[in-house]
Amino acid sequence: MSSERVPVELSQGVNGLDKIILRETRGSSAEVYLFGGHVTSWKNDHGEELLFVSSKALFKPPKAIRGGIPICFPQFSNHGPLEQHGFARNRFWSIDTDRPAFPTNSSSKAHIDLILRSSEEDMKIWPHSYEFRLRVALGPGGDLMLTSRIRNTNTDGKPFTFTFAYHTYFSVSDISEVRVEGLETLDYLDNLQNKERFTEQGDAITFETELDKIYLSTPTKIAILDHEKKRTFVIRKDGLPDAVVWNPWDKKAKAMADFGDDEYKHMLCVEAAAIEKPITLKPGEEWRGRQELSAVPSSYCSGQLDPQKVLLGS
Ligand code: TA6
Repeated sequence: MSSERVPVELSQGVNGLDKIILRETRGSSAEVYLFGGHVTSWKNDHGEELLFVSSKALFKPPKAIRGGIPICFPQFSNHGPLEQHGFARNRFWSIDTDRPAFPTNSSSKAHIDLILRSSEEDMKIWPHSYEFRLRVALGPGGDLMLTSRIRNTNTDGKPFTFTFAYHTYFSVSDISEVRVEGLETLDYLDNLQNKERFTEQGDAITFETELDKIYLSTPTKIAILDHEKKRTFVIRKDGLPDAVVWNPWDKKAKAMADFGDDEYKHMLCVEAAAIEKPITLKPGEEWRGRQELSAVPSSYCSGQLDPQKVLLGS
């Protein structure tokens, strides 16, 4: 089998950082860096990139990679005393060789299991022993699945509490032409107004300025419609009740050194998360949080794919 279609390949990425390339028989692919357990690429079977990574992203640990799917753990954003978004995205993960059985119905071989265990460095800032197992898998149809299993391995009987997010950066054609469906009429915390709580209006979310909101107790499916690309991203999530929607717009974009001034026009973060109700685990307990991303061609105007049908359908 030529390397083109080897399902799992360990390779060297930017700055020589180790990455794993996943390839699905029908042509879709994904790339995951051991640094951060960070997915940086997801391509459909036409080879089109579906995730946004900034042209200014620094692949220089410990700085997190700007784009793809950073993992926020054990703290989302500044919701706690730790550094922004916790430390999992700034750590080197390993390939998980002795993983417990993984319940799956996918026949796809294109998957990898990574593991992050608490280090002395972590214990100084977050005095808890944990095991974080992450499976990244490509489905037969090119869907991208991320499954996190976090176990409390404290031996001192102490529980621990955390918040979590898959901070996914989707690649979009033109942010002003994008709509997000599935979050209508929900309550949200506005990060631009001291996390004050508001209720979203009835229509789909559209973008004309900086937006940074945490939607609470959302449906398990959210759709992102990119009219220009005739593409709909569908996010299915499990164990992750909340969803963050973020676009920095022009001013914030200019303020971020590892982000291009105009790049806000071509990205949107929609993040499956557990924030409002932090998760507490007693020793021996395990939490599971899963997101499945699909990119379906949509010609919304011709009604071939009505997002309402997607959101309400299977
Ligand atoms: O998820 C949205 C958010 O919390 C924004 O407030 C913004 O700070 C963004 O994450 C990026 O955070 P980062 O630490 O990666 O610069």
